[in-house]
Amino acid sequence: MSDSPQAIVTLNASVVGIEAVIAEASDTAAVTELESNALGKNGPIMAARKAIGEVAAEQRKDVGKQVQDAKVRIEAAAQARRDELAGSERAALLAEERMDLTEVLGTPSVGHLHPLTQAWEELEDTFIGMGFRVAEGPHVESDWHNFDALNIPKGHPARDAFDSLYVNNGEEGSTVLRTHTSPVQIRTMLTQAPPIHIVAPGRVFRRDTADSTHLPVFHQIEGLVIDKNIGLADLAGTIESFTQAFFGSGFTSRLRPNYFPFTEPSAEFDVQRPDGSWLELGGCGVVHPNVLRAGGIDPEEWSGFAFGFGIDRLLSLKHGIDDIRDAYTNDIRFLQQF
Ligand code: FA5
Repeated sequence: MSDSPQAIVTLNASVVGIEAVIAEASDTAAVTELESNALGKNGPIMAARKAIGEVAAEQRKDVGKQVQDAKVRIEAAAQARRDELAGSERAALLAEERMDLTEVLGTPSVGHLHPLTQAWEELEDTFIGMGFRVAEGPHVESDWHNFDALNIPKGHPARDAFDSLYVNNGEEGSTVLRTHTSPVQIRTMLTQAPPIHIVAPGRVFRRDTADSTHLPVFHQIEGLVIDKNIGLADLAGTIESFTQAFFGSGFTSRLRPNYFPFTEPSAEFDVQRPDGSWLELGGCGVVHPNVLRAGGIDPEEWSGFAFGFGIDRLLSLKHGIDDIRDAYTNDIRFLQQF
């Protein structure tokens, strides 16, 4: 082969040199660059390939194979180095991106329940401690459960006091987002034989414009006791026990005459703070005989009392929150205080 062109004579040495450089390449990008330079138009393979034409005809086949083998060796060297590097590059990337899930930066901050949920649970605990059971009813309510059964027939002016949100379902005006938790009284009476001692906390809806004391979606807790010979004195005693159990022994309660269609007599109940100031909490009264009848209970045999008050209001009174809307803006600085 002494008469072979220079490019072919040096081909083997060039490939050995290129293999050595590739084997030392520091990353896969460098391997790819070395490989494409070696196989590219200015590299030794192309030069040798161009020179094949100058080789004696009977040697061309051998020389052609030699050039092809050289190309394959370079490709194989590049692939081998790439495989080697891929493993260590992946290991390096993993090490770099490793997250220590047990690491704590600064003071650990543990979340807590929303103040409304805390108040809701405290109320349930207090009433359970007083012998009540917890009942519940649906948010989407029939007009009958929300009004008629509570002695508020169609056309009754008390319906206007509840700015109702109606749901497009069945006959127009027959389905409502419950405006208070009082329909749970009816549902309980219809499914449970007296004596009944339940509280029913839950979400209620009214077409009220949000302001510092009103929300269109808020929460109430209803109470219902049906037993023999239950009257106003039992109601007053229960409200007073609740006031002391929930707020503390420095608090007391009073009832003021009021009107609700579903109770007779009816009252508003207020709680007095240790500083002497009074806060209005909710409504209550002796269950109206028409309501007992709607619930399938004989008013000659059984009697009872009911109460209902706003949990959001209670929360703002308890914590001195000036604007009830602040509880629902999800401002972490506000919520962290509770
Ligand atoms: C009622 O809803 C009666 N169902 C309560 C009741 C139950 C009386 C059982 C007698 C027997 P009233 O509409 O007053 O009553 O609402 C009760 C309480 O809900 C209010 O005292 C207030 O604390 C709260 N409340 C009413 N409207 C809103 C509102 N838009 N936003 C926040 N709280 C409200």
